[in-house]
Amino acid sequence: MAELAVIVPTFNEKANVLPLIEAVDRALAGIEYEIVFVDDDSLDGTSEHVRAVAQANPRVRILQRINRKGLASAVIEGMMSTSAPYLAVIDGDMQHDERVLPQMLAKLKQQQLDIVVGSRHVEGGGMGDFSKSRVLLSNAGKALSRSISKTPVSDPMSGFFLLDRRFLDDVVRELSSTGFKILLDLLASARRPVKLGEVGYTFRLRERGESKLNIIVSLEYLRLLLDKWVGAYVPVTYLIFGVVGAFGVLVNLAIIFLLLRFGIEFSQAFIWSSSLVIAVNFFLNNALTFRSRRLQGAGLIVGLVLFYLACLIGLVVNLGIANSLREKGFPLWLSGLTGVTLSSVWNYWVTSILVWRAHRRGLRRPALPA
Ligand SMILES: Nc1nc2c(ncn2[C@@H]2O[C@H](COP(=O)(O)OP(=O)(O)O)[C@@H](O)[C@H]2O)c(=O)[nH]1
Ligand SMILES: [Mg+2]
Repeated sequence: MAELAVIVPTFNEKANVLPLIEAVDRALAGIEYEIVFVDDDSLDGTSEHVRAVAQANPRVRILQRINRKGLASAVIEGMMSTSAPYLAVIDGDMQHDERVLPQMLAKLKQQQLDIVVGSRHVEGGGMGDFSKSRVLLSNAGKALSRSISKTPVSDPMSGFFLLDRRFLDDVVRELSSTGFKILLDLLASARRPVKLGEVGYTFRLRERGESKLNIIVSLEYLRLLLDKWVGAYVPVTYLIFGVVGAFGVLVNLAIIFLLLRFGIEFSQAFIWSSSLVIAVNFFLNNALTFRSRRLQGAGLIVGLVLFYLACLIGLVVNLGIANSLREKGFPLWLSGLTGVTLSSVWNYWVTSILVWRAHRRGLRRPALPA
């Protein structure tokens, strides 16, 4: 039975699969391990490739998730899919140095730690040939991380760590499971001091495949922070939906104001501007609020139509409530605010169910490259 499970989240990493398996096997000589790939239905056939390799190598396993996205949730589900008492998490692109895994495991066991983090910022560690902007981003994230986790760690943004399953069991129900920063999520979810150790390593450059880190993924980090700050009181998805909505209202007002200045009649200006802003909100919600179930291709068009319908009903609800409160003698601001709040709850509720849930089933992955 495997003592150590190595969890590898992947999205479009086909070219890295074999080199990684070989490198991990060399590194873990003498240790009973299994390697679990958690692939979010990659477009390059990573899942199929891992399955083919697994036919000849019983240490290799694959969990292929359909219509799901997200590094953090992939890692958690990979960890939950194995019975190994020790769990390591490593990127699938060979940027982490698998050769320090035995040292991490030994340290965890000898010092009876909860978690050992592969760190680029302790002795023996380094950022390698890393661009200035990435180092800067990493440092900013690190500074913010202190607001949600008390555990001192030199590299809270690391995606390379090894933990004791008992620690996972303690925190698994508190996890936000959102975004890229699963280590920070684990540390911030602990209700007791975490016994943490660090082992240095040098971050390698990616040689094959492409990085999935982009500006939106960085925004996902804010989502994790938000969830840890206020998630106990308001669902973060609703909060982001609200921010997108408020942004829409402001843009709408600005456009109406502009159109009026160009001599366009108010009702015309209102209709044109609102129609545009609803579409903008739809795409923002698709990219941010509901990112983990975002629509693509034909689903995007169906979703947009449904979103228009829902918003239209929301608008009628908003006006209806505001008007009737006004007639009952409530102040204008209270009537308006109540209308907007109730219609935003309606919009959120109906679009999260109708637009970003029902149509997941219809999603199709494009044909694999030959
Ligand atoms: N399962 C899964 N893996 C992902 C996802 N996004 C990124 N990954 C994997 O997570 C690891 C780190 O991603 P990478 O793009 O290299 O991030 P970077 O090193 O910060 O540029 C790689 O193995 C990716 O294939 C995702 O949404 N789902
Ligand atoms: Mg990488």
